[in-house]
Amino acid sequence: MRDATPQTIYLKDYTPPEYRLGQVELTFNLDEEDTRVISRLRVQKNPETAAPNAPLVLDGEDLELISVRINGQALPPDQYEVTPESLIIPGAPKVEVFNLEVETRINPRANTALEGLYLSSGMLCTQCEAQGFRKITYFPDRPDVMAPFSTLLIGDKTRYPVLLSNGNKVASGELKNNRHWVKWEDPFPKPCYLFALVGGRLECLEEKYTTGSGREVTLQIYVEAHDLDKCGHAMRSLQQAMRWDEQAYGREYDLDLYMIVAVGHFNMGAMENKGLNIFNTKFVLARPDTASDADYEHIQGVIGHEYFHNWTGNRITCRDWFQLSLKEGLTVFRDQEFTADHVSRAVKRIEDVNLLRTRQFAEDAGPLAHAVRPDSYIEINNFYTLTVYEKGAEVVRMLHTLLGAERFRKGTDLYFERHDGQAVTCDDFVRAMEDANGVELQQFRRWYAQAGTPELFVVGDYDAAERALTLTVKQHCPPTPGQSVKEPLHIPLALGLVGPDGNDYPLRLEGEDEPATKSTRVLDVTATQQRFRFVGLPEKPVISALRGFSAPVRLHLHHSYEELAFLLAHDSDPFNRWDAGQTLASRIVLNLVEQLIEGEQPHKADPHLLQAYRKALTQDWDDLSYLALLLTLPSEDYISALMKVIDPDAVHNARQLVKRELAQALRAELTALYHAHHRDESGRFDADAVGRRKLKNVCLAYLAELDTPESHALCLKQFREARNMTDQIAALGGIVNSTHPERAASLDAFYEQWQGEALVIDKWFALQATCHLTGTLTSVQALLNHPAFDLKTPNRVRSLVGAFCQSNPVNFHAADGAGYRFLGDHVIELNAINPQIASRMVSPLTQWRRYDDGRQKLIREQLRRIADTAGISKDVYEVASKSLA
Ligand code: B3K
Ligand code: ZN
Repeated sequence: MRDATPQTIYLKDYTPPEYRLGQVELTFNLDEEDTRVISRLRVQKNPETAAPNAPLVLDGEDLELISVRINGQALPPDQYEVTPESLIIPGAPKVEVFNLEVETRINPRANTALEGLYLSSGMLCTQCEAQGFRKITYFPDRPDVMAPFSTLLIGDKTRYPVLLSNGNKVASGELKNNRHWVKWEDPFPKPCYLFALVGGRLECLEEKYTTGSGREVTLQIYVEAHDLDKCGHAMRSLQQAMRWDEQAYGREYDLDLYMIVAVGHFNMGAMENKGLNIFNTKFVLARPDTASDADYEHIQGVIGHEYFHNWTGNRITCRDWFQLSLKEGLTVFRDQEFTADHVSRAVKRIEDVNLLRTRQFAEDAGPLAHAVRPDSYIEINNFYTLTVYEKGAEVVRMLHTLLGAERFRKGTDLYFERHDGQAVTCDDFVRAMEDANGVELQQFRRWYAQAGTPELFVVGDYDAAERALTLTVKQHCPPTPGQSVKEPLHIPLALGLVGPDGNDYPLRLEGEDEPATKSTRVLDVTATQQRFRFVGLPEKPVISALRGFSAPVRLHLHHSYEELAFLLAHDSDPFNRWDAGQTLASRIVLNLVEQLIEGEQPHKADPHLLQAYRKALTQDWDDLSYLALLLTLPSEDYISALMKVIDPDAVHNARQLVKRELAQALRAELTALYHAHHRDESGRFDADAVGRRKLKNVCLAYLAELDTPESHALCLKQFREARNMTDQIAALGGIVNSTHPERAASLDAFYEQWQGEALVIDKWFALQATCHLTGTLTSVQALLNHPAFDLKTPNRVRSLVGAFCQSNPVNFHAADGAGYRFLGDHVIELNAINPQIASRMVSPLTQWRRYDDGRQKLIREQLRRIADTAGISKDVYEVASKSLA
């Protein structure tokens, strides 16, 4: 819990460690309530930084200290000092190298924060990133102190038959009193945040993998016995990821063993501990009848992400936590490309940009806006953000776009060669890109330091006589907290010019001699205002700017409805083609929003969207997942972000109106398409089947909007007959969001069928929490008392409280403030259990400035109430107080 004044940590205050470590030897005597940890450290004074009598300061929290020894001699209590956050040894030996032995006691059962060593359904497991190791033993808990670890685990044979830690298993044996031991050695020096141990009754799926150079690696996935039949997809994904990293980056796995353990209680998705990844069950377990296609895709992505960290994160780690995006941005970029190479590239890009534009842009425009490399924090766990991860990945992607694939690869090769085994900075990464290619990226570096989403204004002026188009490009980045003045950024602007026949013109800039060949060019936008003049254009083209979403900016480029429909039909860039449809739909919905706000009876929606959809529905498509996205309206969050003052009711009603109108007008086409693609299938995860199901279920969602006996029958039939989760949950969604007479019975039947599968029950909670009908808050409140609900299980909290507050805008933002009070209550309650989860939950309240005065006042009341709560954690305090500032 929080000190009187939580301390802010600044990047500018970074200093190298005064003490470094040689070998680290850990011994754990495991017990649910009384675990003993003995840590033996070979400590080396760093002569370059440490004053001769510098005290040795080790981090530690919530530990009971039992003894301290130096070079075998017990230290009397007057020779060290214990504070709530550290162990200080003022008279550390004057010699260069000495041995320190510290024994501590911890209580995993009492650890509901799920950081350090804790209990998940009887299994002991750890989570150390960012600063959880200090809850296990006293240690220099900072990523730039790296050491080889050996770990001896001792525990009860019945409760902990499986004992795992990082590296290779080197020995094991029996002890009396039904106890046993296993010794692990990890030869690769690592920071303590990558340490892990697991003890429990687990079963394992094992397979082999042969690396490109012919080394055999054992792959193991550990789960509870009843989940053993749900590990196949994770295992295949791991093997795909290992092969992909060899091919795309020339990176092989380095140990003989790679283990993944799935745990039901986990604060986030997964953790890349060296050789022993610990995963949220949600990102491992999948069987076609329990997991949807979206789950399969997420599992593949997260398994890949954690695997890729072995090089980008573990072999080369971060110097300090401000550099978090060095590993996260780069690894997200790598996992995005991995997924893109295995599914539809266009669909993957659209999904990633959707997340960025709805959620990261909001973060960048809100009170917690920070740079990809933040310059200060109170609680580092609050900085595992969309900005550090997703915008960080966009920054790496821009380097890839600017340099091209080959030169980017030269840059990563140099980065791996130069920094293997080191803890480095974002700047080191950019420097490797520069040095490998003889380029200069000084201005580009601002992307790491400057917060906020730049706005890009593009205007085209066509001169028919000259057959030329002058493009004026302006950039402006709005101020963010603590950064009132922004410098221009280096923005790669991928551009195409589409001729009236729907084909791209070859692009030639004035003054260039060589014949134009390229139909997409990447323009270097570096100044506040710049002009580009394209020549050789016989007719006025339609501008297709920011192709592939080549930079994380808000693009302002005006197109008429006709031009948008034209791009939606013809743009050769699949991202922009989809985006033209999104812009068209958003503008049409926003027109209705205005009418609703003015109190008018809304007219019919503009027909352009209907015409465009009708055309798309009757064309032949190879990529059905892509067509499904083309036919999906922009989300309420996306539309809201385009408004000056968000009116959640008007946005919801206008969007529903458009959706219903489309469903009515296209009923025949949607029904035909539904039946053409509906199969009674067990749900194999392959691109064709996934595309078919995606498209079919988009059709079903439209038809369900009609809320008629026919649509009810269609949903119920699919729900009852479904043999795969994608179809079952899609049909149940249609039922739950309508006046279906079988609504309650279907929910009960689903619960009955799946009560033994925690991850499916999470879906059951989430579906009810995101229902857009009125009265949802009341049912959410009732669900809090359901025997399957548990505030100590993060997945459950996210599926009920999180889903309602983050994914149900019309109900959460009820004008009477009931949704806000509901969230306030839960943040306060969760704060005492799990500060990280509590802090994440505050996020919808941070956006209060975007709403009307009445809602602003109600949200602020909750933020104030939260910030003033006695015993508030630094995690929650930082988010609430910065939001109010
Ligand atoms: N590195 C971890 C995240 C740890 C979060 C700590 N609060 C997972 C990942 O990004 O791969
Ligand atoms: Zn990561």
